[in-house]
Amino acid sequence: AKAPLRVAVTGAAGQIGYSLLFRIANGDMLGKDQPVILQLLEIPDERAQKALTGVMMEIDDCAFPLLAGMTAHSDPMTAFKDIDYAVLVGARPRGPGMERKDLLSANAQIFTAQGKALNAVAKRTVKTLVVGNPANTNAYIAMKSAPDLPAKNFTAMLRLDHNRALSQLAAKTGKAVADIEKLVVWGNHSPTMYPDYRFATIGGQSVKSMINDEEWNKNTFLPTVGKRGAAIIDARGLSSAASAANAAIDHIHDWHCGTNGKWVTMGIPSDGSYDIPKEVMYGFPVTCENGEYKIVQGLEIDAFSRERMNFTLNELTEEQDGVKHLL
Ligand code: NAX
Repeated sequence: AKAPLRVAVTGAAGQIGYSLLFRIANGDMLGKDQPVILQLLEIPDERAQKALTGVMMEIDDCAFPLLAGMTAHSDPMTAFKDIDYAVLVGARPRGPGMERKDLLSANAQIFTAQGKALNAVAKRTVKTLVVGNPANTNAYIAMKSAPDLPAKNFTAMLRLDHNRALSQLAAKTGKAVADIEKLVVWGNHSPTMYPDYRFATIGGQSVKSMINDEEWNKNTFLPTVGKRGAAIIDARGLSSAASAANAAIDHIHDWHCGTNGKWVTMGIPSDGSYDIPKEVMYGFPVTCENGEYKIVQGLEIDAFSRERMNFTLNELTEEQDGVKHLL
């Protein structure tokens, strides 16, 4: 049998945690033959810790065969000890009257502390996915706070945007979601992201020529995907949780198990590809193999795409400039 892998999840008593933990323990993330140990972090607040205890009771009650251990923590220095994977979900939500700048600095504090803790106690090969918003900038902060760990192992979640775009394209073309390949979502996990189906295919056929409607792309597809999070809040009264957890599972599953040549979107520190400045935490098309992702190269960037890619890049640069003095 395989040795267990240690997975830390922060914000474990929150909405996303409530969907995510059960699926990790069930083997959906790292494989059906891979035992896992869960190391769960919540804020020290008594209510949060008590709620976490309740979630852990429910996980116990599932009697998951792959769950080889589980612990609760209120300090990242113990929660991240020897971990193989970190899924950083907990973040400070925007409160009433809070400016974007306040939100950035509140989260900068959380993610510098967590980056430092990863740097100090996690396995040297730890792979990190940041889900908590602003996800790209939080991932950037954690990466910058962990100078002894490989920068490439810090990633941000664009997969929910990727999956949202897939589902819109499947509905538009009347084809199966599973048959769509080569979709890209460039940039920031925010409404500025650029979902790009110019290269996408279904059964080898071009999705762009199947749809053949630039007005639909600009006036329906881009805003629908970009504002999907807000539409869900409007309908549900709560932000996306199960779909966000599902996207986190997909992201790490594919990073760990490989994509067999299929393209997926990950927010990763740029290596300068596509003229995105180095280190900017940006959504790129990647393939994964042997636990490593590789950016899909050689895609043609037309004028409209460059404009959209720069727009979302500018937002990220501003966010990252806004926290630089805190690092
Ligand atoms: P909840 O408010 O339900 O849960 C968050 C939990 O994190 C709370 O239990 C809180 O106590 C905990 N927490 C806060 N600070 C912490 C810290 N420093 N250490 C450990 N735990 C901490 O939010 P939920 O709906 O689960 O969403 C979590 C985050 O995901 C939010 O920042 C949200 O904006 C973000 N999202 C990101 C998405 C993405 O695609 N990247 C999509 C879904 C989601 O909106």
